[in-house]
Amino acid sequence: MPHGEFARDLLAALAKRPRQLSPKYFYDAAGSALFDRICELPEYYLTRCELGLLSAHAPEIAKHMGAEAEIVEFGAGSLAKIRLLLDAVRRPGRYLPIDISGEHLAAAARRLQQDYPLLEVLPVVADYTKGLRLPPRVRRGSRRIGFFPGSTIGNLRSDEALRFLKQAAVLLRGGALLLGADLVKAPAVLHAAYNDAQGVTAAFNLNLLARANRELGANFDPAGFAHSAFYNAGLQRVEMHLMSLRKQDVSVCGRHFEFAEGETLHTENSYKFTIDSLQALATHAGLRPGPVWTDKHRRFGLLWLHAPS
Ligand code: AVI
Repeated sequence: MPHGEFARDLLAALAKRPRQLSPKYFYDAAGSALFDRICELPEYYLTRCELGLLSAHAPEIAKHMGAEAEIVEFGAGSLAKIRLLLDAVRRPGRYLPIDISGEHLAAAARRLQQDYPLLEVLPVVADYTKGLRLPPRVRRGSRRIGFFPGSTIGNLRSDEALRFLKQAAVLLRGGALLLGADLVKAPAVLHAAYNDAQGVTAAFNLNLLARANRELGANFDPAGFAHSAFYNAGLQRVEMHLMSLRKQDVSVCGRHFEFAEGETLHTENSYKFTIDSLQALATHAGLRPGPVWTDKHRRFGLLWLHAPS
């Protein structure tokens, strides 16, 4: 991602009230490593729940995919989850992981290719929340199955989520989307997942300020800000903010901004869904709800959404 975009969006966020920045800026190398640690935390049930659902239901999911399907993963990251599906599909056709971070994606794709020598792996460096073009299908009529795991859909605004699903309906026409999403649950469980005892989520949030200092020569004092994460029940989302602990001035790219004590920079929304709300959103986007897999506590959902021809 060009640094110019980070500078532009951060300056715009600081100039507005309330101050809010896209969560995509969490994921520099340090932020991605911290996110990998979050996924292993005892309080962060999302990854474990989803991996459990994928391993328990992989054979059934593979049947829905069909032989020689082309699998398109949106926001592929480390490519760990797809392995569970690839192991269950008898003859996968081609795998297209899409990610914004080219280096990270290329390294992960190389490792995957070594482990699955018969699979054609074709990484696509792109921002899948913007207009996305895919290479032509391997064969006319081959089925395309999208995979959007991790509840990343929850980090999109509702208009972005709808736009993403509409785009998926078009790109996957004649195939389907497998969507992983976190479900509404007791606020205490959500609170713990975003306020872990080891402080990894706090470090992940605060890394944004360190990133601005490293890349943009900003002078944020990370000790002058606190991680704040809470469940906003009215909007069914966990909000993360960086809260100024005192009145302070910050300079970014030669521009000065004042933070009052208690003022925040809103860094992430993580929406939580019901199966019904997801299926309604998907239907509105032109997808047709199919099977749903969920764990016994209904913490996390995997939804199969048909993309009509
Ligand atoms: C990537 N995304 C789905 C995570 C989430 O739960 O919203 C990012 C995250 N933020 C704090 N912890 C994890």
